[in-house]
Amino acid sequence: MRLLLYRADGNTAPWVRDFKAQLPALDVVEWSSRIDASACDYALVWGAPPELLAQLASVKAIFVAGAGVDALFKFGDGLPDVPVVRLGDAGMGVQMAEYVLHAVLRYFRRFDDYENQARDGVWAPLALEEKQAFTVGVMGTGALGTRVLDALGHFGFPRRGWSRTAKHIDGVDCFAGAGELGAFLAGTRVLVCMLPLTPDTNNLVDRAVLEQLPRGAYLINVARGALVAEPDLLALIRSGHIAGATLDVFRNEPLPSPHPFWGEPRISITPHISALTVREDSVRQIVGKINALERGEPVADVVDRTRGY
Ligand code: OXD
Repeated sequence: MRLLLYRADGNTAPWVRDFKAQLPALDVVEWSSRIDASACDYALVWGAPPELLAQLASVKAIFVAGAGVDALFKFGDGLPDVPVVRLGDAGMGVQMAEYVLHAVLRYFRRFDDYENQARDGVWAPLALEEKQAFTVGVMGTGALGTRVLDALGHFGFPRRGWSRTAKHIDGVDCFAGAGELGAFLAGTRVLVCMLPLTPDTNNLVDRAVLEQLPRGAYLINVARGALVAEPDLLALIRSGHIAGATLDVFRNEPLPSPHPFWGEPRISITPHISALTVREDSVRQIVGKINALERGEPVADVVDRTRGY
């Protein structure tokens, strides 16, 4: 059995090593012009170029080494019609929860204000935010969004979720579809973007959406930069409508320099690290799925092509 491996960052050696350790029967080959991709049973890709994807029409499945599949689906018909399987949680959920919780607590407990005060040598307790009014709204209630909502629940934040289709999550006020977006936003103090990037969600968080949040709201984006209309966000931060943003993802990555976000103190920037791929967990998950597929069993996390995630 042969797996074709491609990573745009070139960091393939530890993946090959982990596959050898976990499934010795699997022959892992790295993509190059000498490799006949049509002789491979499976492919595992991250950031694959279209000329590679075009060669994958006969693999049994294309595994993606991440949660998001937009980098593949942007090629449209250039992506062969074989099952695409993304990573399930694989160690990312807990990292997302850590990241979002850290940002929410930073805003809620006013740590930015205390840092500014400390820099000026000021010792002055500030008023506590009212927790019942500090509602956190998560857009995108898939596995990772649900994990984040669960973590927030342990700290007693009022929680709401917004998704394409109606869902029920214990303890979470759920909203669905365009018709309920306004109601969702109106009661959200911290908006957390965890949606997949598709043609429907590109630029979804624009001026019209941000303006429906209450004045003084915060934005956290851990999904994809293109969900947010960056100039609109900047304008609303400068006008004071949005009090601050924590952004891990950007329309263009690395975030170019110069870019107005770099110089805006109310925007916190991290370099797409909110949930790094945990290689060993990912390899274990993919090996489990390959074994299941070989037995003719269904596997989780197969991407629905019509939805694009
Ligand atoms: C992912 C990512 O999709 O790292 O997993 O962005």
